[in-house]
Amino acid sequence: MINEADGVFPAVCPLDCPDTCGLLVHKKEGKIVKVTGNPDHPITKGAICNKVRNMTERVYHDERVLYPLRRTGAKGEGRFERITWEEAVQEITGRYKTIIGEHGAEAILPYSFYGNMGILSVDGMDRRFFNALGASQLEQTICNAAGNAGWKYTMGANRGTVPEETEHADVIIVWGGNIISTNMHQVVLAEKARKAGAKVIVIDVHRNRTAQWADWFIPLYPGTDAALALGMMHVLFERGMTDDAFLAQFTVGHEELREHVKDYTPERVSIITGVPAEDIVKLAEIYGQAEAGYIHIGNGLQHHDNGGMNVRAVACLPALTGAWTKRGGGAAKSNGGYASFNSDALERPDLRENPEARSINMNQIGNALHDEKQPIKAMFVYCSNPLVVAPDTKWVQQGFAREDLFTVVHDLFMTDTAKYADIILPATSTFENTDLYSSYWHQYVQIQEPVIAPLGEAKSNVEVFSLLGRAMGFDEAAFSETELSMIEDALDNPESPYMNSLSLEALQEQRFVKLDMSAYDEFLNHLPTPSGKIELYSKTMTEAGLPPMPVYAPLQEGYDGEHRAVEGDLYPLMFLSPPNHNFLNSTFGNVPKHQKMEKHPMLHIHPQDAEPRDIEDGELVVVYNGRGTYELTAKVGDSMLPGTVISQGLWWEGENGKQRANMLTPDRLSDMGKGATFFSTTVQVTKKTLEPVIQQ
Ligand SMILES: Nc1nc2c(c(=O)[nH]1)N[C@H]1C(S)=C(S)[C@@H](COP(=O)(O)OP(=O)(O)OC[C@H]3O[C@@H](n4cnc5c(=O)[nH]c(N)nc54)[C@H](O)[C@@H]3O)O[C@H]1N2
Ligand SMILES: Nc1nc2c(c(=O)[nH]1)N[C@H]1C(S)=C(S)[C@@H](COP(=O)(O)OP(=O)(O)OC[C@H]3O[C@@H](n4cnc5c(=O)[nH]c(N)nc54)[C@H](O)[C@@H]3O)O[C@H]1N2
Ligand code: SF4
Ligand SMILES: [Mo]
Repeated sequence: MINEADGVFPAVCPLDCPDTCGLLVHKKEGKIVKVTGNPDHPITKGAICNKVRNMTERVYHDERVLYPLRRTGAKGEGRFERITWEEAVQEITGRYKTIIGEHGAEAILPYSFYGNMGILSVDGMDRRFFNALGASQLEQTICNAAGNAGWKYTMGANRGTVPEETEHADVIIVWGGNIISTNMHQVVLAEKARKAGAKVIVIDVHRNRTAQWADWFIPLYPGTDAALALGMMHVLFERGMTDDAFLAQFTVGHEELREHVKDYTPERVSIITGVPAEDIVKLAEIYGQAEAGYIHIGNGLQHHDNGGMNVRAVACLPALTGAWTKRGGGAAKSNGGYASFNSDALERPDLRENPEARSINMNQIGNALHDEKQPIKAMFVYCSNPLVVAPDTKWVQQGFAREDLFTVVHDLFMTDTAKYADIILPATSTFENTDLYSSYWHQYVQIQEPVIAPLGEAKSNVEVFSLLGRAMGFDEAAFSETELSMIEDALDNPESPYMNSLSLEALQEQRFVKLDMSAYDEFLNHLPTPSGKIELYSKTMTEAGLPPMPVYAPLQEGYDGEHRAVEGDLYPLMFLSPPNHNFLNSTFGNVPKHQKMEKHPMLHIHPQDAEPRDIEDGELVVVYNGRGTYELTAKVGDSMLPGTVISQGLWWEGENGKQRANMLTPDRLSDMGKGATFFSTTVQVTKKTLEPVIQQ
């Protein structure tokens, strides 16, 4: 039910951000005028980021798509005409029926990610629809799949130290995460710890905002984190700084690991990582002597060819020191495994007649769209913007340009992807919806109920997929279920000990309800690994064809272990494109206020790399490799080690398609988890006035 009154209403931030803030939406004359942090939310505590403080601009943006549209121009041109919902639904279901008749349902592929983290929106009615349709399935591994796999081999589930505890740590290592921009409330907690005397160490390839805030910043070469962690283990074992009682009780494989890390001397690790040997020793000593060391494992170190192993190696560290038993100590990669909703009830896999339907990896959508043997004939894109976020943009774009491909995009905006749609459907913003949210970092579950009426003819994901389901003739009650009833389905999961505290009533009354965390203290005694212990040696990994213990493996595209790029002469520099401060992936990339705060796409380049190329600060440069080109402004400085160049933010295509970082990135999959390898990329950089010499 939409609240017609003015006033201040509770809401939830729907963005793919670990903080999942509780919000207050301020409404005047029926319109949202301000968005603030909810002071009562135990993690948000009234503070939210700049992106969402400016959310009203996005909600009421002139360019919001408010009506269904049908393409009138060429694919990619962006010319559309307004149609009715009836026409849109008829066209979509008509095309789907024809495609299923001619090619089978697997010729239809949904493509989605977490543009809205609401469980009903992205793991709810949408899944029911594609299950009932029998469509191809999507491996959603673009974000954290490699790291999660590496963590899980070691710890069993996506569960680690909970946020509030981290204020009791005395050493905090932020490893490959730019938390000032991407997890601001962890910074607040770390600041509390710091006031009590804790030291903050940042290990990253870039002196970003977080590194500038740290007590000690350790720059390293990209994709060498496993080597650094192994070097630390070497020192910890050698100097007797391990907690042997903990190792004996809670781990398997510590004796094998002790032998194994003997090879990773600080001197050898220094050559691999670029970190001076004495700093490796000092880092291990600070960590080994900490009372309660906490490691925040970010996403950066796992977007690599060897990303799973990087996280696996770092995840072993707290087991060596026994930090897990100390208040505030331990580590977290993702805490998404505490809240576990009843996904069978939500997604209804039982509606699918072809459980063996093929799965397509979302990182390789370009390849899938070029597959002629079992072609994809229809795509349904929602909560994602693949033409900006997926690797190897040119290849993906060629796929989307196929004349025989029928594409529907459901979004709030005419994204770069929507320009390739045959039909665009207008999506509501979160403030127009009912949905259920959990965080992959903190333990509060929240409900969103509509604060304003849908703008124009926008519809939520739940509405769209139930409408399409009914129009396809799916007569199961699942397609008429209300949002509130779906929330009750989701909460009903007696198998999870963490869900006992939740009910729809409690959520509606309190807005945020903490998971039942009584099992947390027993966490180490019930690790869901095959041995029930922390697996420093993993037989499961051997079975999967992986080394059973952490190792350093050089990148396929990147440095070879001695800081020489594999394709040295052609593409000697490593190119990294992590998120920026004011966008959320590609979201906000079209909002003038956010664009202004980020100025323009910028390439951070070291003076030692700029000088031989005659590149000056502020000058336009072209970054290129065999996949494509990206034009940006050079920012010459020493914020990374020589040989690495960095551009933050997923900008939209820009004039003549010059602005996308993913033009340069590979669609190879990571060592485990079938994850993305965005950051294992080599390039050349030249002044804009010179022609790039591109070789395939
Ligand atoms: N402002 C903002 N916040 C966001 C997002 C956003 O786009 N903007 N995106 C959201 C999403 S979806 C996610 S997954 C998270 C991601 O947030 P984070 O966990 O912070 O991960 P990234 O920003 O991808 O990368 C973090 C850092 O890793 C560094 N890095 C790259 N390669 C390596 C390496 O080999 N080793 C090491 N040690 N560091 C490396 C990068 O330089 C970067 O500073 O943030 C979420 N929050
Ligand atoms: N080069 C490079 N590429 C990257 C990354 C990187 O660091 N570097 N990061 C990667 C990571 S970690 C991630 S998670 C992915 C993120 O990739 P995506 O999940 O695609 O994220 P966004 O670009 O934010 O796109 C989300 C889209 O969903 C739309 N949307 C929002 N709410 C709704 C809704 O309720 N319904 C519908 N139908 N649509 C909605 C938004 O308007 C937006 O267009 O990008 C990846 N790509
Ligand atoms: S983007 Fe993150 S920090 Fe900003 S309001 Fe949303 S959840 Fe909070
Ligand atoms: Mo992500």
